[in-house]
Amino acid sequence: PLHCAPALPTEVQRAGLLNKTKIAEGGRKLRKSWGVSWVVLAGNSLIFYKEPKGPAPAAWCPTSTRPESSVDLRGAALDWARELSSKKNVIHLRTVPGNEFLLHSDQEATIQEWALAIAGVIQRLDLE
Ligand code: I3P
Repeated sequence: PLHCAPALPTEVQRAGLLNKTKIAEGGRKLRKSWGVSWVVLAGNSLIFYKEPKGPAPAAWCPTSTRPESSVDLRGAALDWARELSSKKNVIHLRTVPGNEFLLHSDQEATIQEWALAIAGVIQRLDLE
């Protein structure tokens, strides 16, 4: 497994650039604002960092040690966003506190890999 010390305490399962927008906070709908984030799946969390400046990082490490935000995947739900976006390849993540995110990639395979990885973590936590 790849480690990203000292930036991340837990093993990084997956990391990469995705288009992201938060669409609800605490159950209240937000106005969509798509932007690029460096997204890291590590431990029980999905962690969002600012888009790295310059060339894409070679390692699975964020350029900044400070996440913009982080999502606890325990009890979360993931599905395809179909009616929630005009874009293709969008997944919809809902967390227990009622924060909702859309994640998008131009590459269908990329978003499928993310969907499988995130769903795997959610399922593992459901079984605990
Ligand atoms: C939004 C913007 C988003 C779009 C959203 C629009 O307009 O075009 O890209 O989401 O659609 O409202 P604005 O920039 O004026 O806020 P998608 O690209 O995901 O479709 P929506 O209102 O149907 O969610």
